[in-house]
Amino acid sequence: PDTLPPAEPRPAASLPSGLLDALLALLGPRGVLTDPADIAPHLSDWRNLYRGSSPCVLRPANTGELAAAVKLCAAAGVPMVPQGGNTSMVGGATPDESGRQVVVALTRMNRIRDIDPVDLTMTAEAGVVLKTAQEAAAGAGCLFPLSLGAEGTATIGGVLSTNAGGNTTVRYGNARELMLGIEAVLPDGQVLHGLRRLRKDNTGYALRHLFVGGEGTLGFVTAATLKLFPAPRETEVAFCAVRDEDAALALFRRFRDRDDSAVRAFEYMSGTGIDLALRHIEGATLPLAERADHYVLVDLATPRPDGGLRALMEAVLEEALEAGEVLDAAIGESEAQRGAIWRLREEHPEAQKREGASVKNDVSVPVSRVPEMIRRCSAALVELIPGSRPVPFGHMGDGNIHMNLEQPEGADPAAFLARSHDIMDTVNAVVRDLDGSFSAEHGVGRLKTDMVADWRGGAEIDLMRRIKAAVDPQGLMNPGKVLD
Ligand code: 2HG
Ligand code: ZN
Repeated sequence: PDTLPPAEPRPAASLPSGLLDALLALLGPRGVLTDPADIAPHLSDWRNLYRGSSPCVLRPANTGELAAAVKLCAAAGVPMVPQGGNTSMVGGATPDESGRQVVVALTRMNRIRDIDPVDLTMTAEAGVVLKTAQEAAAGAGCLFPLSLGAEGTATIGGVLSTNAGGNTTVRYGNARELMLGIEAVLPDGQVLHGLRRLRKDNTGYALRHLFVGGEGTLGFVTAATLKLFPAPRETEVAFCAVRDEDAALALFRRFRDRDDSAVRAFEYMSGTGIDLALRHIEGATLPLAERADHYVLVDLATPRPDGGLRALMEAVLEEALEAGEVLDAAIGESEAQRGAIWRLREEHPEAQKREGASVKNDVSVPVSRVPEMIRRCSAALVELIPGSRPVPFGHMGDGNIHMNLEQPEGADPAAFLARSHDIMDTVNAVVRDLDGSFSAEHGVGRLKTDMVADWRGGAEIDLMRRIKAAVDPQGLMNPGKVLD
């Protein structure tokens, strides 16, 4: 039960007179769900942190239909909640309990409009599943590098709206850095046509960036032109036991110093996290002879035909073994072994969920401070709740660690979750002291709105509020998210 007790939603309010008929005439029966059984999956997030209600779910088939539907809703003053794969970690895509907010699911808008291997671009609609986009790029001999645990469900619209990061940020940046152009439907139903595929375009404010990380509060992302890269020809993956957090960072620096462009992912995992994965994930085995307290996963990739990655991997690991930083290491010898190593990392959230209640802290600090952050947070959390189990893991190479806390063994999950805010405050105090962020890649959603004013106060929050008021004067787009 990876949950807080959800609030009890009120029954959905009825839509203003005539609106449902107008939406049905516009979108047809496939485009408007009204049966409670059809609506239900759209009302809660996958962690079951939130459960809301909605009079209906709109499913437009294309940008024109969405724009017309938004015009109707805006004229009637009806608030809208954009939803893609519904994999938010912070309740960003679910309606509230008021019963007034209408969910707008973009999953039917799932065409890949264009792939160009010369321009190295792909134009994909919001509802394209991330994995489908990756496969389409691979089919054209290219790479779309954004990669994250939920990639089989998360959509292009969602990963852009939340500026998702994931495993390859160290090499390719976040979703924002992978976006060249955007098409969006504004809160009044106007379409912003910005699907340019230019690498240079300094022609005024870069409006497209408002929608990336805007979490649907400024409008709907309906399509995007994305950057592709040459497909890798060689990859190597290693799983290493390391002496401690500092040794993990030292190993990262060794790889980066040798060949910065080859490091596609550098992930940290704790002994506790791996123990949980081995306990709960079917078929998971430790690829090393002995258990350790700290591990890293190194993923190298290069488009060079004679990339020499195996030699690089072996040379760096050997140096680090001699220096006492690496205690033991296994290099994946086949696609299956590389996949099994990645699975140990990717199944961390699932293993934590199966173990009991846990509280997530998606934080970042400057890379140099990751070891100190992990140590100080872990100590502070165990002092706060004796017996609780810190499970730090994640994207060490970009400074983003999931500083999660698992309940004490055998404790009451509800009593543990009642301390969620104390737990988040404890982590955030350390992170703040280290010049970090309270939300590195999962966004603000509903969960963290109260932190925005605190962490990004003064002129920053003032400007955010003025932008919101200018773009969405009626406050109809994803109300209650990001800014409260
Ligand atoms: C990951 O890196 C995701 O696997 C989820 O961002 C992190 O469950 C989490 O805390
Ligand atoms: Zn992550």
